[in-house]
Amino acid sequence: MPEFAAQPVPPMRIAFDAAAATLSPEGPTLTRRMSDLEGLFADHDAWRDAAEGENPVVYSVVSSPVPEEDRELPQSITTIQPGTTGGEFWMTKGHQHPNHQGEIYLGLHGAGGLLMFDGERTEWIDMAPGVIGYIPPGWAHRSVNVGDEPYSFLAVYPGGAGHDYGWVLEHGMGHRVIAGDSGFSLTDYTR
Ligand code: S6P
Ligand code: ZN
Repeated sequence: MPEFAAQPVPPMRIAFDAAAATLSPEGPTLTRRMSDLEGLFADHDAWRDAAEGENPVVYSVVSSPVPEEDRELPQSITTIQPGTTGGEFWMTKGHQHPNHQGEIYLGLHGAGGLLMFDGERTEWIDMAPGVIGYIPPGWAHRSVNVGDEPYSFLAVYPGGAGHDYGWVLEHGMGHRVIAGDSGFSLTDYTR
């Protein structure tokens, strides 16, 4: 079976600790601070004050060693810290997969949401431990922490899907997730 012999990683055992939100062995880790989120919050002044001030870590992504290559199935755990900027809950940048392919998220800890936008329609899935959120091909996706503790989820996605962050900067995400008296509400993106 020579055509199957040249894969970059061998079969492997990956220890998945849902409580600690870790994968072992560990691959690349990404840390996103407030300064990395330019152009995403509606209140630009509040964003700049936060980025030029404490510049907190908003979220981090730990991965297994499975590479982002065609036909592979990488996994990662994202942890979003609790907080708001200009009344908007902390969130991931959000992206499209330019090579349109589906993805699954599994809630691990905390209270979050999966916001999806296909350019016209918005969908929202309440995420909690044990909930799977399915992202169909062609839907941009962003995760939001709507609670007061870290929100973590596991993502499994096709390694050849790619990540287009410019699409969200250009088209938005349909709605924003705003803190209110009784939790959160979705408002129009152009608020
Ligand atoms: C990858 C998957 C997640 C996100 C992560 C961070 O396809 O959707 O691992 O990369 O949640 O979000 P973002 O929008 O900054 O990549
Ligand atoms: Zn994705």
